[in-house]
Amino acid sequence: EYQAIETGTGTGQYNGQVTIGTTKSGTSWTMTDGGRGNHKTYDLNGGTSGTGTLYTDPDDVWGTGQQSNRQTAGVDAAYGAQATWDYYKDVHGRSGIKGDGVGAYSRVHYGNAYVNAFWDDSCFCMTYGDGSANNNPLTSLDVAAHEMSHGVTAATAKLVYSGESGGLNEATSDIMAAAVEFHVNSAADPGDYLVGEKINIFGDGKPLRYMDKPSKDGKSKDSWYSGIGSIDVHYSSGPANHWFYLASEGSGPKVVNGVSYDSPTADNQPVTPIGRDAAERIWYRALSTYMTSTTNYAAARTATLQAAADLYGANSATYINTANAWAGIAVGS
Ligand code: ASN
Ligand code: ZN
Repeated sequence: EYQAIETGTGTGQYNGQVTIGTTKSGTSWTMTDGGRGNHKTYDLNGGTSGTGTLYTDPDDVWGTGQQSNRQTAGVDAAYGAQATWDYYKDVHGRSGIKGDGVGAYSRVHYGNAYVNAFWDDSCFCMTYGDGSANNNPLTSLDVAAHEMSHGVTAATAKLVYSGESGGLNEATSDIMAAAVEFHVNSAADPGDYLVGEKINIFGDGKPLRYMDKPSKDGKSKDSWYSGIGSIDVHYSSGPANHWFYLASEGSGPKVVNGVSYDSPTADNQPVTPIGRDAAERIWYRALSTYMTSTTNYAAARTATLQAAADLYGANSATYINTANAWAGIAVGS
Protein backbone atom coordinates (compact mmCIF):
# COMPACT_ATOMS: atom_id res chain seq x y z
CA GLU A 1 0.00 0.00 0.00
CA TYR A 2 1.29 3.42 -0.95
CA GLN A 3 2.16 5.72 1.91
CA ALA A 4 2.90 9.38 1.27
CA ILE A 5 6.37 10.47 2.30
CA GLU A 6 5.82 13.14 4.91
CA THR A 7 7.98 16.15 5.62
CA GLY A 8 7.79 17.92 8.96
CA THR A 9 9.14 21.28 10.00
CA GLY A 10 11.74 21.34 12.76
CA THR A 11 13.87 23.87 14.58
CA GLY A 12 17.18 22.56 15.85
CA GLN A 13 19.71 24.12 18.20
CA TYR A 14 22.45 24.01 15.55
CA ASN A 15 20.74 23.65 12.18
CA GLY A 16 18.01 26.27 12.64
CA GLN A 17 14.72 25.71 10.82
CA VAL A 18 14.82 22.61 8.64
CA THR A 19 12.53 20.06 7.07
CA ILE A 20 12.79 16.51 8.39
CA GLY A 21 11.33 13.27 7.08
CA THR A 22 8.41 12.08 9.23
CA THR A 23 5.66 9.47 8.98
CA LYS A 24 1.95 9.88 9.69
CA SER A 25 0.68 7.42 12.24
CA GLY A 26 -3.02 7.65 13.06
CA THR A 27 -3.68 11.25 14.04
CA SER A 28 -0.04 12.16 14.73
CA TRP A 29 3.42 11.91 13.21
CA THR A 30 6.56 10.03 14.21
CA MET A 31 10.18 10.94 13.56
CA THR A 32 10.53 8.13 11.02
CA ASP A 33 12.11 9.17 7.73
CA GLY A 34 10.08 7.33 5.11
CA GLY A 35 12.23 8.66 2.27
CA ARG A 36 15.44 7.36 3.82
CA GLY A 37 15.00 3.76 4.82
CA ASN A 38 12.67 4.58 7.74
CA HIS A 39 15.53 6.00 9.80
CA LYS A 40 14.02 6.62 13.26
CA THR A 41 14.96 9.07 16.02
CA TYR A 42 14.36 8.21 19.67
CA ASP A 43 14.44 10.13 22.97
CA LEU A 44 16.42 8.13 25.54
CA ASN A 45 15.33 10.60 28.23
CA GLY A 46 18.58 10.16 30.18
CA GLY A 47 18.66 6.40 29.82
CA THR A 48 21.67 4.50 28.54
CA SER A 49 20.11 1.41 26.95
CA GLY A 50 17.25 0.41 24.73
CA THR A 51 15.49 2.88 22.50
CA GLY A 52 13.51 5.04 24.93
CA THR A 53 10.62 6.69 23.11
CA LEU A 54 10.16 7.22 19.41
CA TYR A 55 9.59 10.94 18.87
CA THR A 56 5.90 11.58 18.18
CA ASP A 57 4.14 14.88 17.56
CA PRO A 58 0.53 15.94 16.97
CA ASP A 59 1.17 18.66 14.35
CA ASP A 60 4.42 17.65 12.59
CA VAL A 61 6.16 20.81 13.86
CA TRP A 62 9.17 19.78 15.97
CA GLY A 63 11.51 21.46 18.42
CA THR A 64 11.98 25.11 19.29
CA GLY A 65 15.71 25.60 18.85
CA GLN A 66 16.03 25.59 22.65
CA GLN A 67 17.72 22.67 24.38
CA SER A 68 14.97 22.81 27.04
CA ASN A 69 12.52 21.47 24.48
CA ARG A 70 12.98 17.68 24.33
CA GLN A 71 12.43 17.56 20.57
CA THR A 72 15.15 20.06 19.67
CA ALA A 73 18.08 17.64 19.94
CA GLY A 74 15.99 15.08 18.05
CA VAL A 75 15.52 17.55 15.20
CA ASP A 76 19.28 18.12 14.87
CA ALA A 77 20.05 14.39 15.06
CA ALA A 78 17.35 13.53 12.51
CA TYR A 79 18.53 16.30 10.22
CA GLY A 80 22.14 15.13 10.51
CA ALA A 81 21.20 11.58 9.58
CA GLN A 82 19.07 12.83 6.70
CA ALA A 83 21.82 15.12 5.37
CA THR A 84 24.38 12.32 5.64
CA TRP A 85 22.08 9.87 3.85
CA ASP A 86 21.56 12.43 1.07
CA TYR A 87 25.28 13.14 0.79
CA TYR A 88 26.20 9.48 0.26
CA LYS A 89 23.30 9.07 -2.19
CA ASP A 90 23.83 12.27 -4.18
CA VAL A 91 27.63 12.27 -4.32
CA HIS A 92 28.60 8.60 -4.14
CA GLY A 93 25.45 6.80 -5.29
CA ARG A 94 25.33 4.89 -1.98
CA SER A 95 21.87 4.19 -0.59
CA GLY A 96 22.18 4.03 3.18
CA ILE A 97 24.99 2.94 5.43
CA LYS A 98 25.20 -0.58 3.98
CA GLY A 99 24.17 0.53 0.52
CA ASP A 100 20.97 -1.52 0.81
CA GLY A 101 18.48 1.34 1.31
CA VAL A 102 17.88 0.38 4.94
CA GLY A 103 17.86 3.13 7.57
CA ALA A 104 19.62 3.00 10.94
CA TYR A 105 18.37 4.87 13.99
CA SER A 106 19.45 7.72 16.27
CA ARG A 107 19.11 8.06 20.04
CA VAL A 108 19.39 11.46 21.78
CA HIS A 109 19.44 12.58 25.43
CA TYR A 110 21.74 9.69 26.39
CA GLY A 111 22.74 9.67 30.07
CA ASN A 112 23.33 12.74 32.20
CA ALA A 113 25.66 15.51 30.98
CA TYR A 114 27.35 12.93 28.78
CA VAL A 115 29.96 14.67 26.64
CA ASN A 116 30.23 12.33 23.67
CA ALA A 117 28.41 10.76 20.77
CA PHE A 118 29.05 7.37 19.26
CA TRP A 119 28.23 4.84 16.58
CA ASP A 120 27.60 1.28 17.72
CA ASP A 121 27.73 -1.46 15.12
CA SER A 122 25.84 -3.92 17.31
CA CYS A 123 22.67 -1.78 17.37
CA PHE A 124 23.45 -0.26 13.96
CA CYS A 125 22.65 3.06 15.63
CA MET A 126 24.14 6.39 16.66
CA THR A 127 23.76 7.94 20.09
CA TYR A 128 24.20 11.47 21.43
CA GLY A 129 24.82 12.84 24.91
CA ASP A 130 23.58 16.26 26.00
CA GLY A 131 27.06 17.66 26.69
CA SER A 132 28.32 19.60 29.67
CA ALA A 133 25.49 20.66 32.04
CA ASN A 134 23.14 19.08 29.47
CA ASN A 135 23.37 22.34 27.54
CA ASN A 136 25.33 21.40 24.44
CA PRO A 137 24.03 18.16 22.94
CA LEU A 138 26.56 16.59 20.59
CA THR A 139 24.05 16.66 17.74
CA SER A 140 25.68 19.13 15.33
CA LEU A 141 25.70 18.25 11.65
CA ASP A 142 29.39 17.33 11.57
CA VAL A 143 29.16 15.12 14.66
CA ALA A 144 26.14 13.27 13.23
CA ALA A 145 27.89 12.79 9.89
CA HIS A 146 31.03 11.62 11.71
CA GLU A 147 29.12 8.98 13.71
CA MET A 148 27.06 7.76 10.76
CA SER A 149 30.22 7.49 8.67
CA HIS A 150 31.63 5.06 11.24
CA GLY A 151 28.78 2.85 10.06
CA VAL A 152 29.85 3.27 6.43
CA THR A 153 33.44 2.36 7.32
CA ALA A 154 32.16 -0.70 9.20
CA ALA A 155 30.21 -1.69 6.09
CA THR A 156 33.14 -1.16 3.69
CA ALA A 157 36.87 -1.24 4.59
CA LYS A 158 36.16 -2.32 8.19
CA LEU A 159 39.26 -0.45 9.36
CA VAL A 160 40.27 -1.90 12.74
CA TYR A 161 39.79 0.76 15.45
CA SER A 162 43.36 0.74 16.77
CA GLY A 163 46.83 1.45 15.40
CA GLU A 164 47.20 3.24 12.07
CA SER A 165 43.99 1.69 10.68
CA GLY A 166 42.18 3.20 13.69
CA GLY A 167 43.50 6.66 12.83
CA LEU A 168 42.34 6.16 9.24
CA ASN A 169 38.93 5.03 10.52
CA GLU A 170 38.63 8.22 12.60
CA ALA A 171 39.90 10.39 9.74
CA THR A 172 37.33 8.86 7.39
CA SER A 173 34.59 10.05 9.75
CA ASP A 174 36.09 13.54 10.02
CA ILE A 175 36.61 13.78 6.24
CA MET A 176 33.07 12.69 5.44
CA ALA A 177 31.71 15.00 8.16
CA ALA A 178 33.39 17.98 6.50
CA ALA A 179 32.13 16.81 3.11
CA VAL A 180 28.54 16.54 4.39
CA GLU A 181 28.71 20.02 5.93
CA PHE A 182 29.93 21.54 2.66
CA HIS A 183 27.31 19.57 0.71
CA VAL A 184 24.46 20.88 2.89
CA ASN A 185 25.85 24.41 2.56
CA SER A 186 23.48 25.94 5.10
CA ALA A 187 23.82 29.43 6.52
CA ALA A 188 23.30 27.98 10.02
CA ASP A 189 26.42 25.80 9.73
CA PRO A 190 28.55 26.57 6.66
CA GLY A 191 31.11 24.03 5.47
CA ASP A 192 34.50 24.09 7.18
CA TYR A 193 37.58 22.00 7.90
CA LEU A 194 36.88 22.01 11.63
CA VAL A 195 35.29 19.22 13.66
CA GLY A 196 32.75 20.05 16.37
CA GLU A 197 32.91 23.82 16.01
CA LYS A 198 29.26 24.20 17.06
CA ILE A 199 29.14 22.12 20.25
CA ASN A 200 31.48 24.17 22.47
CA ILE A 201 32.96 20.98 23.87
CA PHE A 202 35.79 22.77 25.73
CA GLY A 203 33.60 25.64 26.95
CA ASP A 204 35.80 28.19 25.16
CA GLY A 205 34.09 28.05 21.77
CA LYS A 206 37.02 26.26 20.12
CA PRO A 207 36.49 23.28 17.82
CA LEU A 208 37.36 19.74 18.79
CA ARG A 209 39.71 19.22 15.82
CA TYR A 210 41.35 21.15 12.96
CA MET A 211 42.03 19.53 9.60
CA ASP A 212 44.35 22.18 8.09
CA LYS A 213 46.82 21.85 10.96
CA PRO A 214 45.64 19.10 13.31
CA SER A 215 48.28 19.91 15.95
CA LYS A 216 46.32 23.11 16.75
CA ASP A 217 44.33 20.96 19.20
CA GLY A 218 47.52 20.30 21.17
CA LYS A 219 47.35 16.53 20.69
CA SER A 220 46.82 15.50 17.08
CA LYS A 221 49.73 14.97 14.71
CA ASP A 222 50.17 16.90 11.47
CA SER A 223 52.30 14.26 9.75
CA TRP A 224 52.93 10.55 9.81
CA TYR A 225 55.86 9.14 11.82
CA SER A 226 56.75 5.58 12.74
CA GLY A 227 55.01 4.98 16.04
CA ILE A 228 51.92 7.07 15.27
CA GLY A 229 49.96 3.82 15.57
CA SER A 230 50.41 3.85 19.33
CA ILE A 231 48.58 7.12 20.03
CA ASP A 232 44.80 7.52 20.41
CA VAL A 233 42.94 7.07 17.14
CA HIS A 234 41.44 10.57 17.48
CA TYR A 235 44.97 11.98 17.26
CA SER A 236 46.54 9.53 14.77
CA SER A 237 43.73 10.64 12.46
CA GLY A 238 45.53 13.98 12.18
CA PRO A 239 47.79 13.26 9.20
CA ALA A 240 44.92 11.84 7.10
CA ASN A 241 42.71 14.82 7.98
CA HIS A 242 45.63 17.02 6.98
CA TRP A 243 45.97 15.07 3.71
CA PHE A 244 42.30 15.81 2.98
CA TYR A 245 42.76 19.51 3.65
CA LEU A 246 45.94 19.73 1.55
CA ALA A 247 44.37 17.77 -1.33
CA SER A 248 41.19 19.88 -1.19
CA GLU A 249 42.63 23.36 -0.68
CA GLY A 250 46.40 23.17 -1.10
CA SER A 251 49.11 24.35 1.27
CA GLY A 252 49.54 27.81 2.72
CA PRO A 253 47.13 30.44 4.09
CA LYS A 254 43.59 30.47 2.75
CA VAL A 255 40.11 31.64 3.75
CA VAL A 256 37.14 29.36 3.01
CA ASN A 257 33.58 30.40 3.97
CA GLY A 258 35.07 33.07 6.23
CA VAL A 259 37.35 30.70 8.18
CA SER A 260 41.13 31.21 7.99
CA TYR A 261 43.36 28.19 7.51
CA ASP A 262 47.09 27.68 7.25
CA SER A 263 48.42 24.33 6.24
CA PRO A 264 52.17 23.79 6.30
CA THR A 265 53.62 20.64 4.74
CA ALA A 266 56.04 18.13 6.22
CA ASP A 267 58.47 18.49 3.30
CA ASN A 268 58.03 22.27 2.98
CA GLN A 269 56.97 21.72 -0.63
CA PRO A 270 53.79 23.43 -1.79
CA VAL A 271 50.74 21.31 -2.64
CA THR A 272 48.50 22.31 -5.53
CA PRO A 273 44.90 21.40 -4.68
CA ILE A 274 42.80 18.88 -6.59
CA GLY A 275 39.64 20.41 -5.11
CA ARG A 276 37.35 19.11 -2.42
CA ASP A 277 35.03 17.20 -4.77
CA ALA A 278 37.93 15.17 -6.16
CA ALA A 279 39.42 14.60 -2.71
CA GLU A 280 36.07 13.28 -1.44
CA ARG A 281 35.56 10.99 -4.41
CA ILE A 282 39.09 9.65 -4.17
CA TRP A 283 38.82 8.98 -0.42
CA TYR A 284 35.41 7.30 -0.74
CA ARG A 285 36.53 5.10 -3.63
CA ALA A 286 39.70 4.17 -1.74
CA LEU A 287 37.62 3.33 1.35
CA SER A 288 34.97 1.32 -0.46
CA THR A 289 37.15 -0.40 -3.06
CA TYR A 290 40.76 -0.72 -1.93
CA MET A 291 41.16 -0.29 1.84
CA THR A 292 40.90 -3.32 4.11
CA SER A 293 40.69 -3.81 7.87
CA THR A 294 44.48 -3.55 8.26
CA THR A 295 45.21 -0.68 5.88
CA ASN A 296 47.93 1.57 7.30
CA TYR A 297 49.08 5.01 6.15
CA ALA A 298 51.35 3.67 3.40
CA ALA A 299 48.57 1.45 2.10
CA ALA A 300 46.04 4.30 2.31
CA ARG A 301 48.31 6.31 0.02
CA THR A 302 48.39 3.43 -2.47
CA ALA A 303 44.60 3.02 -2.20
CA THR A 304 43.95 6.70 -2.96
CA LEU A 305 46.38 6.64 -5.88
CA GLN A 306 44.58 3.62 -7.32
CA ALA A 307 41.29 5.47 -6.83
CA ALA A 308 42.72 8.64 -8.44
CA ALA A 309 43.95 6.61 -11.41
CA ASP A 310 40.51 4.99 -11.79
CA LEU A 311 38.63 8.29 -11.57
CA TYR A 312 40.97 10.77 -13.24
CA GLY A 313 43.72 8.78 -14.99
CA ALA A 314 47.24 7.82 -13.89
CA ASN A 315 48.74 10.67 -15.90
CA SER A 316 46.36 13.32 -14.61
CA ALA A 317 47.34 16.38 -12.61
CA THR A 318 44.85 15.11 -10.02
CA TYR A 319 46.88 11.91 -9.60
CA ILE A 320 50.15 13.81 -9.19
CA ASN A 321 48.71 16.30 -6.73
CA THR A 322 47.07 13.49 -4.75
CA ALA A 323 50.55 12.02 -4.30
CA ASN A 324 51.97 15.46 -3.43
CA ALA A 325 49.40 15.84 -0.65
CA TRP A 326 50.67 12.54 0.82
CA ALA A 327 54.24 13.85 0.64
CA GLY A 328 52.93 16.86 2.56
CA ILE A 329 52.15 14.57 5.50
CA ALA A 330 55.40 12.56 5.18
CA VAL A 331 53.89 9.48 3.53
CA GLY A 332 55.63 8.18 0.40
CA SER A 333 58.07 10.29 -1.54
N1 ASN B 1 32.74 10.30 19.51
C1 ASN B 1 33.76 9.31 19.45
C2 ASN B 1 33.98 8.86 18.04
O1 ASN B 1 33.07 8.78 17.24
C3 ASN B 1 33.42 8.14 20.27
C4 ASN B 1 34.58 7.26 20.37
O2 ASN B 1 35.61 7.63 20.88
N2 ASN B 1 34.49 6.08 19.80
O3 ASN B 1 35.08 8.59 17.68
ZN1 ZN C 1 34.82 8.71 15.64
